Order: sequence, then structure tokens, then C-alpha cells
Amino acid sequence: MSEGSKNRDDEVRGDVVTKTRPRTDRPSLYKVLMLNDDYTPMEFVVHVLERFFHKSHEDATRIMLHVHHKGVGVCGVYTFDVAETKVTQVIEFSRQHKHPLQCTLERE
Ligand code: TYC
Repeated sequence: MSEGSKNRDDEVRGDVVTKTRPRTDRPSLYKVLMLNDDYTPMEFVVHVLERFFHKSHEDATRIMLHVHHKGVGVCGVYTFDVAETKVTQVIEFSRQHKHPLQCTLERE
């Protein structure tokens, strides 16, 4: 194959032609959701939102109150691995402190 006829997105190595896809695929995103319960102290939930989701005290308080009143709320949106890690961290931290706080992830 002459260099002139070769597609710009092909890579030629010996006889093998590999189509390189345009880099337009974006990763799927996942919401990390916080769930309400009757026992976890409000201040603890605010602390979790500050510590693991890097929220300001004001935003953390707003999200906590939203969850308290509506039952569920979004802490942040991340790629799968990051979202899964946040869920694990929140649940581990909550259990260490003997609180039943629940957190889950949902594909956007
Ligand atoms: N409902 C809890 C209370 O009244 C507070 C709370 C808020 C718990 C948000 C969990 O995700 C939660 N102490």
C-alpha cells in the first residue's frame, strides 16, 4: 500500500492495518446517591459530603437537607471506578462510626 492511498486513521505495521477510531468516545458516568435514614446524625452526613465529595459546608448542608426531606440526593457524578470507590469509602466510614448511612450509584 502506498503512503498516498493510506487512510490517515490507519496504522500500517508490516501487513497488519489497524483502524484507529477517532477519540470521541466518552466514558459512561454514574451518579453517587445518598439515602436518607432515621438515625445518622445530620452533622455526620455533612461531614461525609465535605470529606469524600469535596463540598463546601454550605453545599454539603443543602444536599444533606435535600436527602433528609426527599429521601435521596446526588452527591456527585463520576466515572464508574471513582463512583464505586466513593460508595465504598462512605459505607466503610459510616460503619466505623456505627451509623447506618447508605450510599449507592446509578448510571446517568
Ligand atoms: N434523617 C437524618 C436525621 O434526621 C439525617 C440524614 C440526612 C440521614 C441525610 C441520612 O443521607 C442522610 N438525623
